Formats: sequence, structure tokens, C-alpha cells
Amino acid sequence: MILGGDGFCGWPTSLHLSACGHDVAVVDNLARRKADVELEAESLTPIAPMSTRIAAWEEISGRRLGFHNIDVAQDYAELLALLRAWRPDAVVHFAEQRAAPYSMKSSWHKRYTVNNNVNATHNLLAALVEAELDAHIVHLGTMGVYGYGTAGVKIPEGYLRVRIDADDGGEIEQEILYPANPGSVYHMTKTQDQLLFAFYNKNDEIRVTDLHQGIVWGTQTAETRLDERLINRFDYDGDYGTVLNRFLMQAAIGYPLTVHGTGGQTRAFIHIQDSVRCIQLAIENPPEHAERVRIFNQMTEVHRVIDLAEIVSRITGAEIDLVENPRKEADQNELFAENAQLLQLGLEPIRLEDDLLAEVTEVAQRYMHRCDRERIPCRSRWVRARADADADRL
Ligand code: NAD
Ligand code: USQ
Repeated sequence: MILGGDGFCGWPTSLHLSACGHDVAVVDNLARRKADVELEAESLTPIAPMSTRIAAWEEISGRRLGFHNIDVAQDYAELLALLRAWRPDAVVHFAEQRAAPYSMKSSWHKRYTVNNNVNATHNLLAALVEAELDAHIVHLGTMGVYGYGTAGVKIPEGYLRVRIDADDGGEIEQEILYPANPGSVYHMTKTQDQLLFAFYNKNDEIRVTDLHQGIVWGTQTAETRLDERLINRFDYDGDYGTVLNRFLMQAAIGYPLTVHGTGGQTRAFIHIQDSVRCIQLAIENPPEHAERVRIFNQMTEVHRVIDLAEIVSRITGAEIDLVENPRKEADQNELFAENAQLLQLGLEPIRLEDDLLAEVTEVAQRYMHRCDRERIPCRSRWVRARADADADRL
């Protein structure tokens, strides 16, 4: 069962798992498509309605995807009934509001993001217990739970070994969850998810793999490429567009690349094709017991934002614009992260330089006529002027 299976990561994952021979049911309340209406922004690629997507996949592959329009955060009874009827072996959980700028737009957006994300995760956990199901949860978390200023520490996969002073004057060694340090309300909800998983894992022996994913770039996968009706979404607007895909689209339309501040922010990245493959690896290699939540860092490369802009500029000739940073984040940081576990399971990463140019020409240039330049600037501010905040309350 794929919660959030209509989204940017969820749709290609649903297709890929179906292509691998798994029976797949998609659950989605189409909140992401509704946010497009709210923001008056659309995917750069022309994504088909859900019924068209499903019919096209059946025509091409001969395999049927189930679809259930359920709000995982609100419609608990429907979720429970579906789990009881379907009895999945694994549940992949993507069903959260995932944009940091969207989560910081106003008090309404902050409250929506917290209510939606925390309730979606908790409803899933409570429903699995109530349905007495031993399904493996594979959750899409974020590298952002760690914070980015790790001062030379190589970020481990979820847990940190620490030594604590003991009563008898000695030291106790213990493994703890890496201290959470979120940079937005959205990222904060992901740190809260971690505690929910830890509790239900301890209390109810729910098996969970939490994939701490970096920024996903690229658009198409082997399955979404098969037919234009299966095309994946490509967000480029100031709220949902992520940095590298935004740069690729900006380069295609001749818009100077919007580097925030000096571009010294260092982040982890992964291609959408690798993301889908990692989820397959996690599902097909489940933890046998619920000893503790299994955490993988799902990222393959680390780059500074300014270096990415320079690479894109070198390939395409695009100009670079250092714009005022609307976020409250460190101007620059170092980032080293462990990602051995997914590599050991067989991930063979796609490298940035292998696919960047194809992404510009096959996707960004092909659909650039659909771009609305008005939607490009990031207008959501982490710290808002008093007058704007007051206007929100009216
Ligand atoms: P997305 O917004 O494209 O997809 C999320 C899907 O979940 C949407 O189709 C939405 O309609 C659905 N959804 C949201 N709330 C729901 C609810 N209450 N009930 C049912 N469906 C609901 O986002 P995405 O880019 O596909 O991200 C998926 C997950 O992966 C998110 O949890 C995100 O935090 C994580 N992630 C994404 C990235 C990235 O770069 N895109 C990076 C790291 C982690
Ligand atoms: N940035 C720019 N210019 C832009 C857009 C962004 O310089 O036009 C900068 C931002 O200031 C930030 C960095 O690029 O320093 C990354 O921003 P982003 O929007 O690409 O990514 P982020 O907000 O961190 O969120 C995305 C996904 C989220 C996921 C996260 C993984 O939307 O769901 O959890 O990446 S991570 O970054 O590892 O936390």
C-alpha cells in the first residue's frame, strides 16, 4: 500500500513496485493537486488525472493499480477498513505536506502541516495496531532532521553512540536517536514522526524503516517514461520546487539561477530513479524483528548550492543571481553523511553529471512553454514583517 502514491516520489514508486510484480494499492487525498490550485501553480510536466494514469498503466503493463481517495490524517475509519480488507505486507508512507516554504507561509500553513503530517503518521501506526497487522512501514523521512551544521561530524544513519556520566563516577555508553535540529515547520514534523515510530516500535513491535532522504532531483524513471500519460510531476514554483530542478528549469527558459544568499548551503541529493530503487530495496529486505526503528540515509551525493548553480551554468550558459535568502538558515555549512546501508543492499547511484543534461533537454526544455515566470520567486519568508503577520490574523 502506497500512502501519497499520486505525488512526485509516490507515483514512480507505485509504478516501479507494480512493474516488479508487487500488488499495489495507492492511497491519496489529492492534497498536492489541490495545493497547485491554491498556489495557482502547476507542474511543469502535464500530469494526467489519477484515473487516466491508472488506465494507461493497465494498458501498457497489463497490471492494475488500486486507488483509494482517503485523507490519511482525517479519515481514520476508512484507513482502518482498507488496511483490514487489503492486509498489505508493506506500507510505504509518503502522505505528508513536504515543502518547507509552504509550511512557513502563514499560521494556517504551519498548522495544516503539523496537523496533516503528525496525524497521518500516527493514524497509520494506530490503525496497524488496531487491525493487528504486522506490515512493514517504509517511511520517507528527511536528512533535514539532523540539521545541516554538523561541524565535521559524519552524520550516522539515525543513531549516535554517546558516553554519559554514570552515578558511580564511571561512564555509560548508549545509542540515542541523533539529536533533532529541524530548519522549518515541515522538517519539525519529520522529527516528531521519529518519536512516533520509536514509541510504536517499542510498545507494539511495529517494524519500521525510516528513509532519511536528501533532496530528490530529476523527473522520469524507467516506468514514467513509457507513455506521456504516466509522466511524473515537476515542481518549479517558489514553494514546492526544489533547488536543482528549479535551476534546470530556470536554465531552460533563460531565467537567472536563484541562488539564496551566497549559496554556501550544503545539502544531500538523490535522483528520483535511485529513490524508487531504494524503496524497493527497503521493502524487499525488511527487518525480521522490531528491535528498533531501522534508519537509512537515502542520499547519494552532497553539493553546495553555488556549486550546483555553477555546474548548470557551465552546461547551459545560464546566468547566476545571488538573491536575498528568504529562509533562516546558515549561510554556509559542511555536510558529511553515512549512506553505507543502501549501497550494501545493492544501490548503484546515478551520478549528477550522468543525467543533468538529459534532464535539461528532455524535460525542462520540452515543457518550458508551460512555465509561468511569476511563480518562480520564493515568496515564503521564515521570519515575517509584523504587518504581514497581523494581516494573516484578520
Ligand atoms: P508530494 O507532495 O509530491 O507527494 C505527497 C503526496 O501525499 C501527494 O500526492 C499528496 O496529495 C499526498 N498526501 C498528503 N497528505 C495526505 C493525506 N493526509 N492523506 C492522503 N494523501 C496525502 O511530495 P513528494 O516530493 O513525493 O514527497 C513524498 C515524501 O517524501 C514526503 O513525505 C517528503 O517529506 C519525502 N521527501 C521528499 C523529498 C523531495 O525532494 N521531494 C526529499 C526528501 C524526503
Ligand atoms: N535554495 C536556493 N535557491 C532556490 C531554492 C532553494 O538557493 O531557488 C536553497 C535553499 O535556501 C536551501 C537549499 O537550496 O538552502 C535546499 O532547498 P530545497 O527547497 O531544494 O530543499 P528543502 O527545503 O530542504 O526541502 C526538500 C524537500 C523536502 C525534503 C528535503 C530534504 O522539499 O521534502 O525533506 O528537501 S533535505 O534538504 O535533505 O532536508
